[in-house]
Amino acid sequence: MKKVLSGIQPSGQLTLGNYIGALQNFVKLQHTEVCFFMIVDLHAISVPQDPANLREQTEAVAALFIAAGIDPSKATVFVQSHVREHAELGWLFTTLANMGELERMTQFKDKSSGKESVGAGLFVYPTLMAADILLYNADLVPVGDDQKQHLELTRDLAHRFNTRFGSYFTVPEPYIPKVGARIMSLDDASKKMSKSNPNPGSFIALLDPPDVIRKKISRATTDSGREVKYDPANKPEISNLMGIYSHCANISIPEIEARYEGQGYGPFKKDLAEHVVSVLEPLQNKYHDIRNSGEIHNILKQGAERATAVASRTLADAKDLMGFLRPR
Ligand code: AQP
Repeated sequence: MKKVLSGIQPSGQLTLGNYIGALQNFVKLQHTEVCFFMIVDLHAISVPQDPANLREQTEAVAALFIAAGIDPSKATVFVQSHVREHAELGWLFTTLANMGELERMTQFKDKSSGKESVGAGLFVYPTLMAADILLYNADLVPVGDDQKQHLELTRDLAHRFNTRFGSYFTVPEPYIPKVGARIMSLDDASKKMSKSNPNPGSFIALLDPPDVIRKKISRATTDSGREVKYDPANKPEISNLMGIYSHCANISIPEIEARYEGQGYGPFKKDLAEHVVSVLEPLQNKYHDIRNSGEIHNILKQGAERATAVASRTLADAKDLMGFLRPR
């Protein structure tokens, strides 16, 4: 069994991109591997968050994990800030990273571009992510294509630590699905679908009511043609919608092309909306049951205890290797 770790930021309402790119894989992996899934609130504050929203979104994301099918008796589900070791190992890795390699991170460049003032937390985000992964000596990290570069840096930092202080950390591998690795924005297929996009029409939130989903899909940008053909280079918008269709209806791209041959975008979009609704409606019902039961707090408490047991051992070992004096 491999050790798997991944997380999602409570920085807004989770989107269909988070579901296809992350949650669906979490659910699959929990059956065969030892999994740790967390709500990364310490990462979320790398850009300003409203305190009341942060608290609400953290609980909402945890409930969505469970509603999406993560079973807390199989996987350890916890909130990052409930396990103090993340922040501490994060600092240790910040001291091992170089400015140049952090400056090269495309997420940092994207999120800081055009801003007058950029938080230092956004800059050192990848070193905290390295700590998250290495605390559990994860072998596999399920992430969307967008996080591949951060994972490369985690691998470099693990190597660097091992070379400098003695071989200790497992060098993790990314686990990236082929189709759906990156779901793009509904209003601009050159950008990934993001929960913090200020335009709600650019994403489908997992908790969007069915009519909102239908409206967003019918308004999704497409090219001026009418052929439902998978061609990401020349028809990025329709190809993105086809990727979503393929995931939600569980059929292949060639099957979609055959089904809509000669029919134009209208019928395709209409059916797509129904497939998305039929995936999200049961998830939403479960979500409301979980929120109403208050059970999520117990799940998170037990998860934090299990995660702390592993993380505290790793942190103590790493500090020993780095030469910190042990308290007596
Ligand atoms: N559009 C996407 N397609 C596929 N996978 C995606 N992920 C995010 N967006 C897409 C995957 O979801 C996981 C959680 O990501 P995150 O919340 O830690 O941060 P993110 O990648 O920055 O996601 P967002 O939605 O874009 O959040 P904001 O707007 O707050 O930055 C990751 O595994 C990611 O790959």
